[in-house]
Amino acid sequence: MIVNIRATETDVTAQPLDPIALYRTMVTARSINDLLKIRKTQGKFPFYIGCAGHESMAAVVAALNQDDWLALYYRDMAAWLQRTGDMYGPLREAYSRTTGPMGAGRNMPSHYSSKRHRILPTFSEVGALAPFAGGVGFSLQRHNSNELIMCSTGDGGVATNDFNALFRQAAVHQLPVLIVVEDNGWAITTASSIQWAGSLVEWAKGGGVYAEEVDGTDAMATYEAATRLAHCIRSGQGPALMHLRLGLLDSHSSSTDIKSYRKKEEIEFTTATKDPVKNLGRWLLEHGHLQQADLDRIRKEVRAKLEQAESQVLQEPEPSADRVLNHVIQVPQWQENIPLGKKRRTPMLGAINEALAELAQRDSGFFVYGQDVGSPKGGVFGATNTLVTQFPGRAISSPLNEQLIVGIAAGAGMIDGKARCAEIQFVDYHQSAAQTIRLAARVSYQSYGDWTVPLLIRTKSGSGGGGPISSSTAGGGAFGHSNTGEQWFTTIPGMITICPATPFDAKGLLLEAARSQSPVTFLERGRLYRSEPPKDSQGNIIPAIAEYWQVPDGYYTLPIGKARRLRIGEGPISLAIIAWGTMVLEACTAAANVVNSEGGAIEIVDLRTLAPFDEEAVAAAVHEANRVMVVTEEIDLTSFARHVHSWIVQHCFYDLDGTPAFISALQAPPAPYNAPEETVFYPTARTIQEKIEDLLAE
Ligand SMILES: Cc1ncc(C[n+]2csc(CCOP(=O)(O)OP(=O)(O)O)c2C)c(N)n1
Repeated sequence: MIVNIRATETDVTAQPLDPIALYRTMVTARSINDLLKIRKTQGKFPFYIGCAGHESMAAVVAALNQDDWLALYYRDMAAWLQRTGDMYGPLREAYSRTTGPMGAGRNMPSHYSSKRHRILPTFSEVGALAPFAGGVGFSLQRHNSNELIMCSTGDGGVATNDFNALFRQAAVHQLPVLIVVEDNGWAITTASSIQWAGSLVEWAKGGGVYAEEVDGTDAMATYEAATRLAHCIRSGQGPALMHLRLGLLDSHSSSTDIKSYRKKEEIEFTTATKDPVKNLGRWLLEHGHLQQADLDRIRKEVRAKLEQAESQVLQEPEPSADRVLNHVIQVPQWQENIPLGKKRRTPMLGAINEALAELAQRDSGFFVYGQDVGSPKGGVFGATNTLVTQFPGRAISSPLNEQLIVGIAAGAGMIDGKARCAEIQFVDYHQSAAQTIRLAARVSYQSYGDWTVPLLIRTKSGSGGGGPISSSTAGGGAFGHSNTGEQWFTTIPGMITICPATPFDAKGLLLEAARSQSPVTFLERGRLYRSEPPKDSQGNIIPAIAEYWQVPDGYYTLPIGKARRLRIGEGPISLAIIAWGTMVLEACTAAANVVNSEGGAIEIVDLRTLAPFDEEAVAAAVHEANRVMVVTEEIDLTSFARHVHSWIVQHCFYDLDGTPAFISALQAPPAPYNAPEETVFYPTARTIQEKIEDLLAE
C-alpha cells in the first residue's frame, strides 16, 4: 500500500496501560533509531539525531489523554510513536519526502510536529518551544479545559531563557502544564552540573511548581509518576515538573564522536544499566507477562514492519525546488467594506482603544496580554483603557518579561486559531522576545503550512512625545524608548509589519491584522498617539491628510499591503515622497510648505504596511513623478528604508530623472534626551523641506 498523503497510520495504545504495547512502541523507537543511524552513516541523508535512552517518554505520553497537547524535543521519537502510532513519519522526514507529516521534508529529522495529533512544531533552537507551550496552557486555562500540555526539554534546555519563561508563565498563572526535563547528563559535551546548581526539584518547588525526580530508565515508574502528576494538574493543583533521569546511549548526534568526550567505562555502564527498553523487557519477563522468545519475536516483527515501511517511503516523492516559497506568509484576503459608523474626530490612541474593544466584542476569546495593560490606566499609554473598563478580564497584566508575553499570545493563538494580542510596552524591549517572534513567523514555513501562528504584537515605537516632531518639544524618550522597530521586524520572513500614520488607518488596519494567520507586528508611533493632523508653517491644517482623523464608530477594515497615496497641491506631481508613521506627517508639512510657495504638487506615499510593502504604489508614484525621496525615522544602518530605496533603484531606474534621495535619523543610538540633540537626530519637516527644495532646484 502506498500512503501518499501527509496522514499517519494511527495505532494508539489503549488506556489503562498495556505494558506489552508500551514495550512494542519503545522497541519501534529504538529500531527506527538504529536504522536511521546506519542510513546516515551510509550517506543516505545528511543528519540524524537519536532517541536511544529516551524511549521511556512513551510512558509519559501513555499516561496522558489523546487530546492533551505535546511540545516535544528531538529525542522524543518514542513520544511521537506513542501519540501517533506512525513509524512512517520519522522515515519520511529523514528521507525528505513530501509525505512527511512534520514538515513535508522541509525540516531536519527528529523535529516532531503534527497539528492533527496536537504536537507543536519542534524548533532546532533548544528550549524555544517552551514559551509557546505556556501560551497553549494559558488558553486551556481560559477555556476551562480539562486538557493539559506536556513540554519536554533536555538538561541543557533548562538553562535557556525560554525554559525559564515557561516556568514563570506556568507558576505565576498556575497553568495546566507538565514540564518534563529529560536529564541524560549531557548537553553535547557539557555535563548537567553546568546547567543549574543545587537540586532542580527544590528549585522548582521554591518557584511555586510541584516537582518530582523520576527514574527514566524504568518505564513503569515513569508511567506511574506521569499519571500522578497529570492527575494533580487536572485536579487544579497547578503545573508540575518531572526531573526525569535518563542515560544517553549514543553520541549527541550523527555529527558528534561519542569517544571524543565520554569515557569508555561511563559508556559501558550507561549501556548496561540505563537502557529503558532492555529494562522494560526484563520487567515483562520478571512479571510473567512475556517469555524471552516473545521479546525476540516482537523485535523481529517490528524490524520487518520497519523494512517494509522504509521501502514504501523510498518510493514516495521528493520535494521539488518550485515549492521553495510555499507557506512563507499569509496576508489576509481583504473584503471591501464601507465604514458605516458615525465619524468622530479621534486621536490614534482612541482609535486603537476602539479597535481592541471591537475585537473583544466579536471574539469572546480575544485578549491583550502585556505589562500593566490590565491596570485601570490600561497600560502605560492607555491603549487598553476601554477593554479594562468595558470587557473585564480581557486585558491581562503580565510579568515583566517580553519573551514570556509573546509566548502567551503566540501559543494561545496557535490552538485558538485566532490572533491574541501581545503588548510590548516599548519596541526597544522586544529584544528578549526576538527569538520567539522570529520563530512564530517561521512556523508556517517550517511545518509546510500545517501550523500557523496568528499573533498580534502591538508596541509603542519611535521617538517619544505627543505630536509631530516639528510641532512639539523634544520627546525625551531617550535611549530605551525611541527605537523605530521596522529595521528588526521587516527582516523576518513570514512577519507582516504595519506602521499607521493616522487614526483612521490605525483602527482599520488593526482590525484587519487580527484576521491574519501570519504574525503581525503593529508599530504604534508614540508621537502619533495624541497627535493632531499636521499643519503647514502658516498653521493651516493640511486637508489631504486631516480627514483621516475622522474615525467611524464600529467595525471596518483596511487592506494590508496597500499604501495610501496623498496628493499635496495642484497640478503635475514633481516629487514622490515614500514615508510611514510619523514621517508621513513631517513630509506632509514639508510638502505643503513647498507647494504653498512654489505651486505644483507633491505626492506622499504612506506605505502603512511595511512588510510586505506596496511595490505597485511605489512604482506608480515614481513613474508619475520621476523624482523620489525616501524618508525614515530609523537610523541609517541597513534600515528598512534602505531596502525600499534599493528596491526603487533596482526596479524603477528608467523612470528616474535623478538619484533617489534618502533622509534618515543619524548613525547613533536613538535618541538623546535633551531637545537640541534629539531634534537634530531625527528628520523633521524642516530638513525634508530643505531636501525637497534642493531636489526641485536640480
Ligand atoms: C539555543 C541553542 N543553542 C545551542 C544549540 C546547539 N545545540 C544543539 S543540541 C545542544 C545540546 C542540548 O542539550 P540538552 O538540552 O541537554 O539535550 P540533549 O541533546 O542532551 O538531549 C546544543 C548546545 C541549539 N540548537 N540551540
